[in-house]
Amino acid sequence: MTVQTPIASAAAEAGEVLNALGVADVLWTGGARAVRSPITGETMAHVHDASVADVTAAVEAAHTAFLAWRNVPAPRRGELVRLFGEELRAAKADLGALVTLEAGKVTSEALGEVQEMIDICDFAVGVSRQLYGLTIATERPDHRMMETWHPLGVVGVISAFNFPVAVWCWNAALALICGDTCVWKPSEKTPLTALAVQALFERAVARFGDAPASLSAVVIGAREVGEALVDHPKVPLVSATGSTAMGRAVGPRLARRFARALLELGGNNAAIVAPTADLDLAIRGVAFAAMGTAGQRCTTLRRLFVHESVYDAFLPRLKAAYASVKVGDPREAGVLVGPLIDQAALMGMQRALEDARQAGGQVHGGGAVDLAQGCYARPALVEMPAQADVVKRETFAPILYVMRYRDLDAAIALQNDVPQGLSSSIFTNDMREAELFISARGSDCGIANVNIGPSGAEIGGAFGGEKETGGGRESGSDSWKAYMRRATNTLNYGKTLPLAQGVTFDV
Ligand code: UN1
Repeated sequence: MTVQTPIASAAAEAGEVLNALGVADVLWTGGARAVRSPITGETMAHVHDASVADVTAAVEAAHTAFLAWRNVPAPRRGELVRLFGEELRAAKADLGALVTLEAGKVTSEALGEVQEMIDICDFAVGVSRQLYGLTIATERPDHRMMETWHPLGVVGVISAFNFPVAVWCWNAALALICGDTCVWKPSEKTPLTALAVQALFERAVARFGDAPASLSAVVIGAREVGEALVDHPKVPLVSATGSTAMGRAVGPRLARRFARALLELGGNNAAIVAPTADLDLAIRGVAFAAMGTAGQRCTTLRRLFVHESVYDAFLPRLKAAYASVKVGDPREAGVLVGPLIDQAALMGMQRALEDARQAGGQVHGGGAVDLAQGCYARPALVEMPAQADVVKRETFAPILYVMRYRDLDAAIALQNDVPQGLSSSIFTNDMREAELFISARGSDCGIANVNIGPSGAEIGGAFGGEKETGGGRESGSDSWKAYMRRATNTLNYGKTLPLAQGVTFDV
């Protein structure tokens, strides 16, 4: 069915933006893989899939680059990342526009994603002078014990469509300052933004001057391309973001060859609105966390537990917020909810809503919106009598399940009673509740917040979660350690050879 629509072409704009970002025509024309914009359903480009042989060649080249790059002093490696950050600053508007066209994010969130890249570059530049090891007291006289952090090798990065560039950058910025090199398999739904980032990176490399070739490469394709990267013996670490099913496939393959996995998988994030919550603040926090990015963040708020004493005051206001948000072309000012990534996502959403109805849920909103050939839906608010199976599963769409609670311990238990463990939050002005929530017997997630929603983390903290979320930590804090190997060194500056643990071995 063709619908008359005022939505402007995405394909024409994509061509302009790709040119402005310096992506060569041959990279996005003439290939077998069509790239569609979720905004209009139009085909914007035809990219070229890598073969298994291409992946092998990319890893070999990245390994050769690693052998040279590991000898470059870390602060000098940081200089390359600093230059890359400058390129990102200069290209922020264009790259943001491409994120919007390819992933469907509203303009402010697309720009935010590029800002997240800039932020991690700045962070990594600082860390390039702080790759510290400890000096440890030894039990032996005239000895010194210390640890040294060394570059690891080629890092494979597998990224998802929903943060098509920022999550790669969390990995790449740190990997590069750590002396590693990268081979990147972007989501097959968002290869154009990856090609654009690669073009910007190459600009930074050219300005840097004497960097080895092939510090970073992009390999486009589906499962076979990912598998070739995961199985290559010269890739000691794979950082993979995506579904739990993907992680279940990747994790054991890496374990089989004792390679490291950094997994950032599904989330099923909850928030608790407690009796003392500032309801104005909670409405805003919940609205952004649940409806932002059309519910397609791994940190999206999907489950809300509202205390029975405030439920009747809170719910009508939340419903009003849901009814008021504008769904549509993410390039348009005032639109807060853009399209879902594709038809399959829209169908998955409708299926989940049906399951919720079957389980006694009262669904508000959630219907498909007929706009061009894009995949638009109104965000759904679902009042659930209990945490049914559908609530425990992650549906990557804007569905918020709302439940009442009476007792905080029970609400925390329900919050934790899902397979995933990424992010969580509580809205409360009761200091005891806030502290309990972030304590050892509180939230079991990698991220636990107070008086903000579970999404939209800044890069300075370690990002990742427990249980089926995969256990990996990326981005800030000491996440850099995942990209290096640690050596413990014991040095004897004496003239005797005392053995540890008092062992004697006289020859
Ligand atoms: C993701 O959805 O994979 O905390 C990453 C956030 C963003 C990153 C999300 N900074 O919501």
